[in-house]
Amino acid sequence: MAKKRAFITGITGQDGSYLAELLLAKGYTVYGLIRRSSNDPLVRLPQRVRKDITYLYGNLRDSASLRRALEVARPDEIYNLAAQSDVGVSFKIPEETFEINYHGLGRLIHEAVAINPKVRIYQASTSEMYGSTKPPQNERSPFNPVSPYGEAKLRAHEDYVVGYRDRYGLFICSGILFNHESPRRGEHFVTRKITQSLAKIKLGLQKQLELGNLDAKRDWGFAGDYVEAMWRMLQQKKPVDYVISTGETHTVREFLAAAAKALGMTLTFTGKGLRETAMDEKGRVLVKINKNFYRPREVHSLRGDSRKARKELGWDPQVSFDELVTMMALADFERVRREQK
Ligand code: G4F
Repeated sequence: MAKKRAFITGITGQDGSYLAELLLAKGYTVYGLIRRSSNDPLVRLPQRVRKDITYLYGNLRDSASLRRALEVARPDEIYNLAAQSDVGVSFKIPEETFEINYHGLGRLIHEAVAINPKVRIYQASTSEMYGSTKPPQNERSPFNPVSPYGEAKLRAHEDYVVGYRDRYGLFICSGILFNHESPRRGEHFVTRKITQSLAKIKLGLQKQLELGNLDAKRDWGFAGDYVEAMWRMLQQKKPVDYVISTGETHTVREFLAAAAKALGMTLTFTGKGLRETAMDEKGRVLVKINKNFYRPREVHSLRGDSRKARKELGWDPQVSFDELVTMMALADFERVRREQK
């Protein structure tokens, strides 16, 4: 049988790197869309898989570039992971966020279907679409986004995923993924910001860490588990949308305390709101609040109900919250120590 061909947008990000590894291990030929960049765009991809991927230049703003890339890749499966994925930043660049996260999907679908109407498309949708809806959130919960990022992703989901599937019978589905993290997570997301900063503090390379809202609650899983769910969705008989989550929720403060513990530090929290601080055993203030890291509007609480995915896809998250935090904290500690030498 001919090898299956997959085309991944966002291959240079956390999820793209884990998905590329998974698909290569399953025998796929993998194509990745990359943007020209003066920095090395492949840093997140492990060395051992970099040479097995075919990179094609293009981006979601440029239909002609997508057409050219898709004509080379001729994919059976497309995973649209490229996005302006920073929720906080989306308040500052709402048009750009819509351009990539909404119109980008439209361009990709039009070009892909013109080449192969039977292509299977996975869209990276998000729990941010639930916004102010109270947890637990599942496939039947109402969407109430509170950020330009959440709005753009919701419109992409409703217009292009649900809309085109119903109207044109395309094989397209959304994974409504709750937060998923790993040592490959971008450094501006709160989990990686915490583990990297604590590693530096522990090694005497940084004095303090400044954060925003410590009360926000997130359902954090391991990205390596979540890409398995993406693949399973495209192997189904019919395109169906699924919530992918652990079902457990923790505050940012809990993540911070757990990461410190993994590095052998105990944090004591005092004060409230903007005056809250976290001190170490010696009374040194390691964490302060900076109001600039608060968002104009916040998603206060996310906890996904992924029973449908567990039942129909046979998917189960393998990595617990404590294992995830420890994995990230130790990976950053080792990396910072290596780079210091
Ligand atoms: O790590 P975050 O930036 O992730 P957020 O906003 O939940 O979004 C991530 O998950 C979504 C899935 O639900 C994805 F769709 C999205 O692309 C992205 O991957 O922030 C998590 C929480 C927020 O409540 C934020 O206000 O942490 C809070 N926070 C507190 N201090 C901070 C900080 N977030 C960041 N980035 N930096 C801080 O200093």
